[in-house]
Amino acid sequence: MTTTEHITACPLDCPDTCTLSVTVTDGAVTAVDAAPGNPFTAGFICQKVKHQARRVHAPERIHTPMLRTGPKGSGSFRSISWDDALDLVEAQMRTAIAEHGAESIVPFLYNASAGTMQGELTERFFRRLGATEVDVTICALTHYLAYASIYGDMHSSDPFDLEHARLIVLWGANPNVTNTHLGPHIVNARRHGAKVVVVDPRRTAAAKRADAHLAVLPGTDVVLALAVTRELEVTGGIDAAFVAANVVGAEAYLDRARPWTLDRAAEVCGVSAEAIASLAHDLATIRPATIRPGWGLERNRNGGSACAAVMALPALTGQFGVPGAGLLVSLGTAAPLHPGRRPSEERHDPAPRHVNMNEVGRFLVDPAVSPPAKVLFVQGANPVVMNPNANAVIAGLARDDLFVVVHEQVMTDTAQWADLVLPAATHFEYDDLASSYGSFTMQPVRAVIPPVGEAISNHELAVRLAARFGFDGPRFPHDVDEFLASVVADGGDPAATRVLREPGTTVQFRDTAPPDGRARLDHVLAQGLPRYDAIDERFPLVLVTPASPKMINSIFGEFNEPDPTVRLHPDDADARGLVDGRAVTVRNDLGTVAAVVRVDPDQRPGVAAMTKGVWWRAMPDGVGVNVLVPDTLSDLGGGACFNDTRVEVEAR
Ligand SMILES: Nc1nc2c(c(=O)[nH]1)N[C@H]1C(S)=C(S)[C@@H](COP(=O)(O)OP(=O)(O)OC[C@H]3O[C@@H](n4cnc5c(=O)[nH]c(N)nc54)[C@H](O)[C@@H]3O)O[C@H]1N2
Ligand SMILES: Nc1nc2c(c(=O)[nH]1)N[C@H]1C(S)=C(S)[C@@H](COP(=O)(O)OP(=O)(O)OC[C@H]3O[C@@H](n4cnc5c(=O)[nH]c(N)nc54)[C@H](O)[C@@H]3O)O[C@H]1N2
Ligand SMILES: [Mo]
Repeated sequence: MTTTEHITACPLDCPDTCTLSVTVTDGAVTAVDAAPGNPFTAGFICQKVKHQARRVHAPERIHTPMLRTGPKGSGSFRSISWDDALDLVEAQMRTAIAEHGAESIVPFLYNASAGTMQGELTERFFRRLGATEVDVTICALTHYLAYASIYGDMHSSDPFDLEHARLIVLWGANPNVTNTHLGPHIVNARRHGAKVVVVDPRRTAAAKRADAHLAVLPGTDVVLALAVTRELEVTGGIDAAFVAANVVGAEAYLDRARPWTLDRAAEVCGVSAEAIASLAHDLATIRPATIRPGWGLERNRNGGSACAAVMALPALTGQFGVPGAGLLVSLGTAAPLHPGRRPSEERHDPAPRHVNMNEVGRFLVDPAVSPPAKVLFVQGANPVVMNPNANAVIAGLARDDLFVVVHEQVMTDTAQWADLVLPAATHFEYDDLASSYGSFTMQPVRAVIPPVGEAISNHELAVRLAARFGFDGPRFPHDVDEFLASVVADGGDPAATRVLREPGTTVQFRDTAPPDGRARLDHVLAQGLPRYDAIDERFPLVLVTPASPKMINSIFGEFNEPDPTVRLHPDDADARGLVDGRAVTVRNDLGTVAAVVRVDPDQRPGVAAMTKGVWWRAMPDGVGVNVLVPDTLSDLGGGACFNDTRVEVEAR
């Protein structure tokens, strides 16, 4: 028996990006734990990745290319060779191009849980081909665009500065589950006397410990933030000197807030006028204050308005310029390798059509779409479980005239619908880089075991596909070093591999500032924001779908205990005659899902919750929650509206 220890990094879609110590015994991953050296993640890692060997060496793992043998969606496949599989993919693509043009090829690529190079190379291939571009709108775009419209490419504040904060506002963020290494920084700040306020429809673990909890109705944060803004103005809480020197458009912006009196806002948001006034008072008087806007508040029709109105608060109160002040947002764009920071060389002329990722189901089933989609290539994504309007996604995947390729690690609910499944490597099986969106770090990812079965990485697959279409050269690199060279050629930072964290790197308006030194509230107004679209009442309950501590999106759902429950406040359960454990249907005009009631006083009245990412096969009737999620779009960037779902819950 040989045992070796390896240091690598976790690229899964989580802000922390832990440095890992991996034990390998006879070629298999046998233990995963925290490695020292990373100041943000040393000490502990999550339970999920600790047990990641259960995915790497899982019964659900796909070992070879698999060709469909039964009807679509039946999950019947037979093994075929890689040569045959790639011959088939190439032939399908060539036929599609010849008959309908390259836009009839639709790559559905997300890859947020893969390394940087894994995420980028398949995109290069499909861009070079001139395929349809599926815009990545499913997560964080609305939030990002709100921030960027006010602060440009100014960096987030540094989580290490949180200990200096005397007020921390967690607004639509649940770091105990989604960003666990931020927790100790919050605890540390509290030890130094910080007050913590949580704005979340649910009484989360952080809300239970907080000094104040505003259980806002989902989708009404813009009203809450504007009422806080108005109250700040009325009580003299606006920092006039800071605003005069650093904020553009404040007067016109304040005018948007003036109609939102405490009483009006209290009624819309479902929180007390006193709680709103108190939050305004805290923001005006407690310094320094850090606001952590999560992603919960972006996922509805008013999401862009909500994010912008929350993010404007530190500018209006002058809460910038010292450690512990400002906004803690995604650090993803801080990484010098971030593709968003450089143009892509693979620009196609003419520019191909774009499809919003949230609307892919609708796009696939719409007979008017021209050219029609003929080849769908899914990689690093599980749209049956994770996309809005999942019934439309399935109807699209079920089309007889659409060839569906899914490159996956395990037999997901999406892979079941494929014509051809290609086996994908995990991050223990490839070399790459991982940049964090929760700390200023970038790290190498290392292959610690050989690929399981015949799995190959996205990188390897992209290079093989590219070669078949005659694309090669520096844009299709053979290793990480060549990839970095191509990134530099693309305008990336040559120092890309260096670890970014240096003491005192980032405090807004001191070490970094917006491009012209000003917070641009005029840019928010120019986009017609902030505004509040009232919420229709056809179905009485709002259904939110927060992240689970057991999965990363749907990853690990194949072995971690599923949660087929719908959580209801006791009043909502009583009103429907439902007791804990009762089998129910959750339904709206889009679909029906069978679930089990969990009566939970941590829910607020009027708001139900189900877990995001639960596998369909774990649900009582084999149907997942996203059939209920509308494919309507947010007011900024066309973002997803997961938390805008309206439902009724009934006994079965
Ligand atoms: N363990 C784990 N960690 C994860 C993930 C995971 O699946 N599991 N996913 C990763 C990904 S992809 C992302 S994007 C992040 C997400 O990170 P977070 O944004 O922290 O997580 P969410 O659970 O999406 O939403 C946060 C909170 O928003 C609340 N919320 C819902 N609607 C509203 C609203 O309208 N207003 C307000 N104020 N709050 C609302 C929810 O109740 C929830 O508690 O987490 C990442 N980390
Ligand atoms: N109801 C509801 N739905 C939501 C949300 C919500 O709040 N509510 N949140 C949304 C959010 S925040 C996000 S980010 C999206 C996430 O949506 P997805 O990214 O579609 O969800 P994941 O479950 O992370 O699926 C990623 C898949 O990629 C595979 N994978 C991982 N690494 C690799 C790799 O290197 N190569 C290949 N080929 N495959 C790989 C994994 O096995 C996994 O099946 O979902 C959204 N869906
Ligand atoms: Mo996400």
